[in-house]
Amino acid sequence: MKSLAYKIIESHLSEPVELKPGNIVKIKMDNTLTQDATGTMTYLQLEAMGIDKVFTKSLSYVDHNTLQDGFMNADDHKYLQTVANRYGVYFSRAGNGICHQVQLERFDVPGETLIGADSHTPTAGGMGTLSFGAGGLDVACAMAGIPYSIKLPEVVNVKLTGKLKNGVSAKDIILKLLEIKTVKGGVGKIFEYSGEGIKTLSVPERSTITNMGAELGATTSIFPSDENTREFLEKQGRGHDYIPLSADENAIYDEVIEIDLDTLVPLCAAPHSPDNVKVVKDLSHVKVDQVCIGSCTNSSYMDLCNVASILKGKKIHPDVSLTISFGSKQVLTMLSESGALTDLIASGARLLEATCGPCIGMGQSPRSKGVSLRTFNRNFYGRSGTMDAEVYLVSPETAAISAINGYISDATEVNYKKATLPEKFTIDDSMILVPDCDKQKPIIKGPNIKDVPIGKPLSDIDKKVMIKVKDNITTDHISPAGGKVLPYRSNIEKISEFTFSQLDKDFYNRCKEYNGGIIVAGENYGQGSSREVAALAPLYLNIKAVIAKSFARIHEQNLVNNAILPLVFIDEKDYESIDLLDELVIKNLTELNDKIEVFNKTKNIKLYVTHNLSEEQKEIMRQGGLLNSVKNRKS
Ligand code: MIC
Ligand code: SF4
Repeated sequence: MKSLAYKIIESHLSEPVELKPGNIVKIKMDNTLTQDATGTMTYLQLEAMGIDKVFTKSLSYVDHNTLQDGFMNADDHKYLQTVANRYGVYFSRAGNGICHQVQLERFDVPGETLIGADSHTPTAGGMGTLSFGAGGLDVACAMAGIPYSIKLPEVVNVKLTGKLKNGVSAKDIILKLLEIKTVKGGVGKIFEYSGEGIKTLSVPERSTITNMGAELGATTSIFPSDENTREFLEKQGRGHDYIPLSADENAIYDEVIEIDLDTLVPLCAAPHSPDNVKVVKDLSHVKVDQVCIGSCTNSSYMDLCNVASILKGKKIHPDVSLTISFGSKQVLTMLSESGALTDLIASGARLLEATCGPCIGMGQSPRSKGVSLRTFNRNFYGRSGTMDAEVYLVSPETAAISAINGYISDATEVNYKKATLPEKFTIDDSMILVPDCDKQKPIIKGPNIKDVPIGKPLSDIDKKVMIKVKDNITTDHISPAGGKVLPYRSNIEKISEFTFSQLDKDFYNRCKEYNGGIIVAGENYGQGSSREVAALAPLYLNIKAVIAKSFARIHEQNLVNNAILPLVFIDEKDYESIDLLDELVIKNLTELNDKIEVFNKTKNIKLYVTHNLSEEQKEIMRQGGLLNSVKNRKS
């Protein structure tokens, strides 16, 4: 009586183990993906592992850093292209589209496994692929043939009944779940969808839901592979990849949530968190300055056809700037072929590249105190590049009608025909370069590519607190994105200057003055993106440990991989007793016992912490991080 997720895990186990939540499972990976912002470090780490050729079907995408303001992005692209060719990785060139969208169109296969250096890799769950977001080093390990180890999550069954009304969309389903479960409600869980309602959702709609499962903190999300999956794959010319897949009848789940699609209304996530969910109708007084449509959540061909239908023959409001970024070259090509692109242009929309664009702060920062409506998945404070902007997350339909009216508006009142899958998708894979693994061709590293910092084996800690932060700190807070910072993803020394810069301008200088120290945090520390730089930069600044009330999954592993000890308060009240610059002494660490004493020398008090580390993670910590541990294993 197994869930679909457990069935796929079982068929990919590298060592037999009882499928009980909490047990460590080692999962063989069939596929990997990287994108350019996380990819350079991933491939530098892969090179350091000394393998000849990757073991997985691997894709490297250029979709995040495409502004090329200065030589840095272009240096990264050249490195990524040449290193991909050497190691046998397919290379999706800038302009071909956002990694998750292209992966879904051209590569995802039901029943296979995928690990990606991007937190939204579970987008592939819409295809029935079991997919995980992870840090770059975990992805490099998967490429080197090392199975992915995780604590087996619980499985939540989300049963969908009914059918969405016109104007209500897949985005509203996942926003509903975010309202129910919050941004930490999915930690340690897989969300598996079933019920009559899923038959009404196409693969791209399902992928909007699995994509934003990342915002629940979920390990991954998955839909069965059924007739809708077959239809999508056939229309993508990949009918041969189809297999039917579902959970066992009467599968046992750890939790069941039911959502009746008939009752759903358009929703939005208000500033500054994806779980701050409100009903769109209740916000009809909010005047809008900017609307941004796109991102890996909502930029499929059907999404943009719906937008075009709503905008057709209308002009956007004079006070609104509307931008559209396309999910992929395929989407853009098909909009152009169908004439929908003409409707978008005629409405006054500003057309951007088929990349992440404004979602990662690469341009289109709103005006001061501006209201921006975005079809994206994250509205964390400051992520848009304007610190006092108010960012709301909505569906493409809500975005389109609001762009016309100039106020947040309800799309159920609009008369438009909802798009269905086309007869056939237009296929042109010429922007995906096939590797020839020629060792004679050089791997080109321009001056922007610097070495990866390497961790040190675990030892006693006697350090001061460098920053104390609250609950739900995102990796965007730790290492911000945007056009000024992202070009230095391959240069940890430089990017470390920006660490925590939006919260505390003195953090970097303080770390330099005291030669690093300890971070103290509240609940769900490190939620959001998988960016390993949020661990690599602290490693470079000699941060030895983070003591938090709890951690988000990917970041906790990134800390371990980079030899920074993630410790958890046993009594959460002790969080209050620690202040900035308190000196903390933590001894006899190598055993990594369940109860560890922390002596606060400044306050002359003791407190106790624990950790969530598996035996394997303890060993990684002792050896000074995952790269050292892999190298030691080989020698
Ligand atoms: C994001 O949406 O935050 C990103 C940018 O795609 C990140 C990866 C990164 O920081 O490069 C993610 O989601 O993992
Ligand atoms: Fe790109 Fe935004 Fe998706 Fe991250 S969430 S992969 S930045 S589109």
